[in-house]
Amino acid sequence: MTNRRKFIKTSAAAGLGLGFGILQKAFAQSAPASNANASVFTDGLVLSTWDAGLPANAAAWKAMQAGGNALDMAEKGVNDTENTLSNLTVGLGGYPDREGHTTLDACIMDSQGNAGSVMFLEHIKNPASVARRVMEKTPHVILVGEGAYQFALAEGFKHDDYVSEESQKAWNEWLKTSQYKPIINVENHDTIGLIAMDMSGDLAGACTTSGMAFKLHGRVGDSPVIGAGLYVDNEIGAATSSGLGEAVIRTCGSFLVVEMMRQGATPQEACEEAVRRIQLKHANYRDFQVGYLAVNKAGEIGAYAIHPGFTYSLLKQGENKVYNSTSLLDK
Ligand code: SD4
Repeated sequence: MTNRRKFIKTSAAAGLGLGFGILQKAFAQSAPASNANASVFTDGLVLSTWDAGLPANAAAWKAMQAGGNALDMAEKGVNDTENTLSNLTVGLGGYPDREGHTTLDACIMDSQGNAGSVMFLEHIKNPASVARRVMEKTPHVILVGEGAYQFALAEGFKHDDYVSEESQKAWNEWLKTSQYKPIINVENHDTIGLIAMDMSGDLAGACTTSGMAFKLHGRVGDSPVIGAGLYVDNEIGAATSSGLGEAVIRTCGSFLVVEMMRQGATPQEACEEAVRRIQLKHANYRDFQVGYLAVNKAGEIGAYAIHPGFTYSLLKQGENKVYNSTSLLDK
């Protein structure tokens, strides 16, 4: 694959202006961003949460080299993490809920604005791929629990009884106290949100997790919620999150990040605003972690978290590297 660098000018009209009426009109007409006219990055890139994103980025790139588009990149990238059964927060190896069940959440979005999601799914190795089938083969966006499982089987996915010894051991330890307190940057570590941009400059994303360790049976976090754990708007950019899902859902985090970019914010400014919004709405924001990643059509990156320690992986222009995000509580 040649490492070409080509920038395409987008055609764009004027900015959104201010006021609710105008904003409504903008939504109705899907008006272009005020910062449009920006270049579209067509070298391809992959951006994902945490250090575990590194091999996922590489898998996404491989999918592109095999002829895949942004959607294939997103799916294959996170499949790599789901297939890593030693990962304790993604896939079948993930920590169980309070009843001892590992339940999986995942979603996917393509460059056309299509979306698919599965929630509270058990015994299926690649929930992100099931989410893609929901998107492509049903008139729906979300399937949950037993319905999602039956759909997966009907689509040819195999029932998998894998149980992680390490996860079960951790659960048995947890049962001794049954105390629930998120441990910042530890418990949350590794849930993967991944944004891919292919060489047409098209965007797609996927997010997949076993959710918070020892959650209540039936709990679903932000990761499979379109607009919370992931949002892709091919006209503007994409965003994803990791951390305490409840705080992300309450503030429609990833959608907020993308809409901020639509109104002219850089990816970095947009991530910072979404974290500030959580701060504003949660008196206890110091007690948990949330991190956002964003990318715009020019291939610019944003990353911001509440606490230091949020890392992300970026594959761009031949380099696949882990970076430290800045954070609200950086000193
Ligand atoms: C959740 N956001 O279920 C997920 C957890 C997570 O890194 O991101 N962990 O709330």
